[in-house]
Amino acid sequence: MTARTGPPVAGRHSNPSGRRALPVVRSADTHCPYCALQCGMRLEEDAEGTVTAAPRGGGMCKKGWTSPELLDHPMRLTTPLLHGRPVSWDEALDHVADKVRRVQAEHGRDAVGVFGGGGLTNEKVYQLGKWTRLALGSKHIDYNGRFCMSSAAGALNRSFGVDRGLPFPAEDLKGAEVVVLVGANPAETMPPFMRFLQNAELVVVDPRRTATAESAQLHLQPAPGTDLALANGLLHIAIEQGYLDHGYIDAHTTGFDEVRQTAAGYWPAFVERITGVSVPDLYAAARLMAGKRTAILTARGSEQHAKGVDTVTAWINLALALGLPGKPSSGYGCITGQGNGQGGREHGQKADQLPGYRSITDPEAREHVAAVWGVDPETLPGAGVSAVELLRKCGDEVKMLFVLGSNPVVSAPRATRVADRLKDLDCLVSLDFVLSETAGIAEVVLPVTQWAEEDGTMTNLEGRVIRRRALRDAPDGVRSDLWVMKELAARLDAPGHYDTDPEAIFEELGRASSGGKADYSGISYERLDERTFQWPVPGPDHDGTPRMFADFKFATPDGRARFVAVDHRHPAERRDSVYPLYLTTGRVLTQYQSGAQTRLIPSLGGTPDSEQFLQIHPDTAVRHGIGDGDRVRVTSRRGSYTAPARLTADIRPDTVFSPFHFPGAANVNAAVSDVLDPISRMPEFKVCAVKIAPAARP
Ligand SMILES: Nc1nc2c(c(=O)[nH]1)N[C@H]1C(S)=C(S)[C@@H](COP(=O)(O)OP(=O)(O)OC[C@H]3O[C@@H](n4cnc5c(=O)[nH]c(N)nc54)[C@H](O)[C@@H]3O)O[C@H]1N2
Ligand SMILES: Nc1nc2c(c(=O)[nH]1)N[C@H]1C(S)=C(S)[C@@H](COP(=O)(O)OP(=O)(O)OC[C@H]3O[C@@H](n4cnc5c(=O)[nH]c(N)nc54)[C@H](O)[C@@H]3O)O[C@H]1N2
Ligand code: SF4
Ligand SMILES: [Mo]
Repeated sequence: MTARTGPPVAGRHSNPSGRRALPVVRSADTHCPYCALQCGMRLEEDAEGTVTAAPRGGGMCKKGWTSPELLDHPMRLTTPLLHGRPVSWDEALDHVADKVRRVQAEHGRDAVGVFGGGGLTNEKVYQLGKWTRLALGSKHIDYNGRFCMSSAAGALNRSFGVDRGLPFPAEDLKGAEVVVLVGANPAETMPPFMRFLQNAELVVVDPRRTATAESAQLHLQPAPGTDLALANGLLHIAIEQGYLDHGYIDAHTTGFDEVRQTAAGYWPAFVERITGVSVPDLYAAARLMAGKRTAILTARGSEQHAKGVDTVTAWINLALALGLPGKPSSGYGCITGQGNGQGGREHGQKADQLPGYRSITDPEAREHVAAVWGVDPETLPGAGVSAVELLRKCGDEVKMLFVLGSNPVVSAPRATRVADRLKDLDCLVSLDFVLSETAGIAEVVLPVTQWAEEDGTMTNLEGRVIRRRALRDAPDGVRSDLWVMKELAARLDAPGHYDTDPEAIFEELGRASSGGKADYSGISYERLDERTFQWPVPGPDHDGTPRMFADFKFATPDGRARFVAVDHRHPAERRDSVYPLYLTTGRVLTQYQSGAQTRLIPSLGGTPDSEQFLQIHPDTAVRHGIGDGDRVRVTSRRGSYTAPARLTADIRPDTVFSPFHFPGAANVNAAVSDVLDPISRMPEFKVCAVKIAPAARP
């Protein structure tokens, strides 16, 4: 069986194939396996077993079109591996269960941990949280969402009392007059999302002139890590120019006085000095946003910082001062990243969380969830630690780790040290369908299903619950993540029930989330066959909640949105004479995340973006004796990587950029810092200090 793919062009709707069409033997209406936009996708399999993907109504980017190429890929895992040797499922699972028992007998239950992912279905993350707390009896579970939208989540909870990335349908953005994109590059990271922005004037805040910035009315190009000062500076100007909505502030918010006092200190000239954005541009941006239907959207560029929560808070403060949240086609939103980045943060794979966005330290929440699980609340462990902290404990307090839905050897900050930590474990277990770099160092690798072979639900960037539908069965030898949990629970004589039927798990998830903030209790697979629902959906007759703040009621105890005064701090590392440049990191259109999946897809290869590169300003390159295409070694206080130079005036002269899709000697995360935000525990992926030098050819 082979995969045939459509045109390698972002967002095109046709799928011309050179081949004669064979009869379609199977089809399924599902969604793309990759990002949080979760583009609707129709999969078709022909008589020769070739699978094609095409959009259903909306658009799709090149990654969606080519996604079926991984289904029958020669690198697809179809047998469990023990120390790299193919073994039977029984041998692999017996070995794993035996290791769990031995490690826990010697070091306690918390010595076994779980590292999950925001790409896993709701059913998987729900059952994974339950399985960790009951079958392993461990507090140690966290996931890669800490690397992703956790800073926005922290700020949303603090200001609005609830964390749903977009509190309104993306379609509403078509009615916005101005959209401010702060550290977001959707033209590459979610190309079909751009159609929602086509009617708006765009303000793009990015240290690089990206494909998104190309289409902007105004591009502000601040130094990495200075967005907080920028937002406070815009608020200063809004106050000075009388752009505020005082009626809104009085009626729907608390805490403005302190924020006004803080903003008073952010004089435009002072903000220009911190950010590098000129005073006239600051005024132009504030003027554009004032008195309009304006939406402010942040993504990873402004969030992946050691002050990510406060930075997002500063933009929310600005939105509140202009009276935006709750008004039509206006407000603040975070562009969530991973396929189930939203649902993945709601149902209990977070260290401090139980299903329905409940807190694991709240006695009432523990009682409710324990009742659904049929156990005594006393038996539920307490809160564990965040992703980076969990990785730091590996080989030390944590002796055994299960990884599913993440490839931290490539994607975690200080990746070289992370790999060392994982090698120090008594046992690393990886569930994956390809031999990712993390699976590559695992003692046990368990081959699992891909998206086209499973049912489930995902919650997209609008908090919209959608159905994933199987096209066909998995290849021989492959099992589902759910089946693995059930089998191991049985071998461990674990309390609790573990299903393999996603619909049964979703029904249980509904009950466990009932009454919580992210309430799914009114959604069923049957209802999802008719339509989609944006949570909360508190009952079977409830139609969902497309617009969370439509009546200006926020999810805080007093129903008002909270202004929170926040001050600028410098990045954890500043440029100096030894490390004179800022390194920032991110994504290119054709690769996804750690690249474990997309680097294997033939149709995504062979372009300049299918290999690592270093984006660098020509003036900076000249000063370092570097020409276009020359190999460069980039070194921080933690480590280094090499990449060919790509000279362009699109980046600030004090900043260089590389994507994080590439492993080994090209892995930018060898250099990236793991300093954390105090609230979200988000690492500072988007800024550290580096030096560069020409590198010898490998
Ligand atoms: N092609 C592709 N698409 C993806 C993904 C992928 O891996 N590949 N991943 C998905 C996921 S999980 C996520 S989280 C999203 C991420 O989506 P985005 O947030 O759009 O992606 P990034 O490239 O990480 O960062 C966006 C921009 O932030 C800029 N930036 C860097 N530092 C700063 C700063 O200090 N301030 C500001 N204002 N901007 C800064 C970068 O130059 C970059 O252009 O994409 C999703 N979509
Ligand atoms: N320098 C730098 N580093 C970053 C970022 C950055 O901007 N800069 N961004 C961060 C962000 S936002 C994110 S989200 C992370 C993402 O980085 P990772 O957490 O590494 O995410 P993926 O590369 O998507 O890894 C998913 C792995 O799980 C497998 N997989 C996919 N679906 C399933 C499933 O259903 N079950 C199982 N068992 N396995 C599955 C895939 O094959 C793959 O090996 O990277 C972070 N790292
Ligand atoms: S934009 Fe995201 S969901 Fe849509 S096709 Fe591309 S990767 Fe898939
Ligand atoms: Mo992400």
